[in-house]
Amino acid sequence: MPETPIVKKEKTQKLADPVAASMDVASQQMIRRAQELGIDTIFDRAVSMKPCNIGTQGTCCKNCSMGPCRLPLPKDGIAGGDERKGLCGATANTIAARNFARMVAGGAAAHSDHGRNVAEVFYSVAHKETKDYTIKDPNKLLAIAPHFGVDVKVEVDGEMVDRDFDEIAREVAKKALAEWGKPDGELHYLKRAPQPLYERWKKLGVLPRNIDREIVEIMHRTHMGVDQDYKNILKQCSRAAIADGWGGSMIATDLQDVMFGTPYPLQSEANLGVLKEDQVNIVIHGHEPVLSEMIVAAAQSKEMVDYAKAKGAKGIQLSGICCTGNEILQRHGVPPAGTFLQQELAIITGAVDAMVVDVQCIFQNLANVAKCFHTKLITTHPIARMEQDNVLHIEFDEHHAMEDAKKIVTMAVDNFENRGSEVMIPRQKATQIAGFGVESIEYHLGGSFRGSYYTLNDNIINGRIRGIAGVVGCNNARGRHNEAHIEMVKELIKNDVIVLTTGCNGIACAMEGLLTPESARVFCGPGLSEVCETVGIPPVLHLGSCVDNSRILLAATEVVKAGGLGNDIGDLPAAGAAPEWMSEKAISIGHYFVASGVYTIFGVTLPVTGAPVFQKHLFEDLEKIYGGKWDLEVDPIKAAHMMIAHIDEKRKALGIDKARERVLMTMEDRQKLEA
Ligand code: BF8
Repeated sequence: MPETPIVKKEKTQKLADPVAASMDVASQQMIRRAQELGIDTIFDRAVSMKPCNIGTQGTCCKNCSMGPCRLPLPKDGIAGGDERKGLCGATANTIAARNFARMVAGGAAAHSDHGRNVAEVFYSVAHKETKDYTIKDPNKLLAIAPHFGVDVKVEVDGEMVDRDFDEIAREVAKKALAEWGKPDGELHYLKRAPQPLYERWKKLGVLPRNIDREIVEIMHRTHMGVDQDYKNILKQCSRAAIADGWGGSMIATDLQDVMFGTPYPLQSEANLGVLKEDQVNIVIHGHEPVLSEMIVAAAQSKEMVDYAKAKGAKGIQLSGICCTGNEILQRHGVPPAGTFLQQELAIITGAVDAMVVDVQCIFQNLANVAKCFHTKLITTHPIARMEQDNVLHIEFDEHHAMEDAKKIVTMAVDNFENRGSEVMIPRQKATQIAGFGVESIEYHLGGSFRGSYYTLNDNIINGRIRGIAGVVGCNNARGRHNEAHIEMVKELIKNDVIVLTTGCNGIACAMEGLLTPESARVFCGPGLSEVCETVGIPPVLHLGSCVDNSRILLAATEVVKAGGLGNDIGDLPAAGAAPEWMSEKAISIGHYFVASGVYTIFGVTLPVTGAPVFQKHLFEDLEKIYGGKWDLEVDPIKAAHMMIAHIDEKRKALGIDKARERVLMTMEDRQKLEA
């Protein structure tokens, strides 16, 4: 077996301090190892390259070739009127709003194009054009069909009977795909929102017409010389973001559940320690489960496992990175090897025989790291290739999905014997329970006769659960890996706030052991701990990938429907956060939560700070318009307390701010009440 080649760096580069770079011991070990081998990682690059100060403020306009026009905020602020303007006269507000809008467009496009691909595969399934994918959850299809205006019953001889299932599937497929480009009407799923929210959007004129149109319109309106009113630009942000959360992302989640199965709680593990020295390691990274589902099936097939054994391995260990990792975690229990910031580190173990990537959140530097080891880096998506010549491209096509998947798995198995001797897999891994969703929360926390979310609402009303927080999103190399996630989540559950998580926050919490029922007793306040222990759930519920933030929207809607906590999402004692965000998708998610009535706080930075008037619009005015608003706080503990303060305000408005005593009523008391 060839030795692991060691690539020496040519010039001295600033190196990250591993302990300052990550709170995770396994990651620290791998960062150190990379440095010893002379391989740079994102952690080293982050200490060598500073972010641009003007871009960080959101006030660099590069939308035409007369610029870039740069409008930094003067150090001492602005006294009097803000006279800053670009060559065309664009103000700091216009520039920051345009940049913000283009981030929403980028994020909504990424989620929604993912959704479109899923809808196209579902169309093939419904039309029986592929044999590799099937409908695994027919009940979910029947549940979503009416939301597309598709009948599930038909009248035969004056009697309502079940409609032909295949016919339902075909009609749902057609209607779902049309959501991206239909010429009239509005998105079907908008009416799934609480009615007051839908009516609010209608009144504001932000009901999305079709998904693509809202994204295209952002690009038009932010072109040089078009929309120059930051409030009007932001209105279109809302329309496109709603088209993401209540459109593209929600359709992606639903149709993935229909085809691959609706997640249900299961046990797994997380962190680099899930890699196995004596097995073929295939790491799946990216976002679309269309590919990863098939790789899971191929890798678990007897044919492939036998082949791996014939090649000297004990089996095939699959693991995930980023959201595709979350997708296969929640449906198959495949353990995530790490979060976004650990993608290079997985290869640095020397134990990864193949890393298979599709779309989104993939570092181009993976190719450079893979070059230093035997790892085969395989791109699979026609829209996401890499220029480096050591990258293999095996294009994945749903019409021969299993064949493609087997080709990839075979390649990984064949590569097992090429491993260098210097395999170093960190020991760290933690147990987790993942796979929650709207349906399973209903099952675990629901009352059997008084409405599905009644028990959850009851526990919020009686104060055992103070409120609900959605803590989601990325890692960001500008902060210590995972630290803001973990500190915020621990502070929230300590204060009896139940946490719903998705994306890399979910993986970070899993690595920290917060996704187990046992963690409740250690980390939670007495109320939340009692509920978790009684019901047997973790205090942090992992709802999946970033498109699955749509599950949080629907869970919030169910809470509203169950009653006792107001009439709209904006009435709930709830808040959202992305303490380590970095991607445009996070901005789109943040904005659809705000437009749905949620107080949403981001960490790290927000590219609006250079335009104080526009920032005020986001941080204050929006609350009067949508019920939700943006906020920014770098310190995760402070941010958690800002969320808790918001939750307490909502409790007060609902009149549930004082814990209610349980009163044993006499017959006389009851008669008085009834009278
Ligand atoms: O869609 S949380 S780093 S992996 S963008 Fe990327 Fe952010 Fe992770 Fe998932 Ni979401």
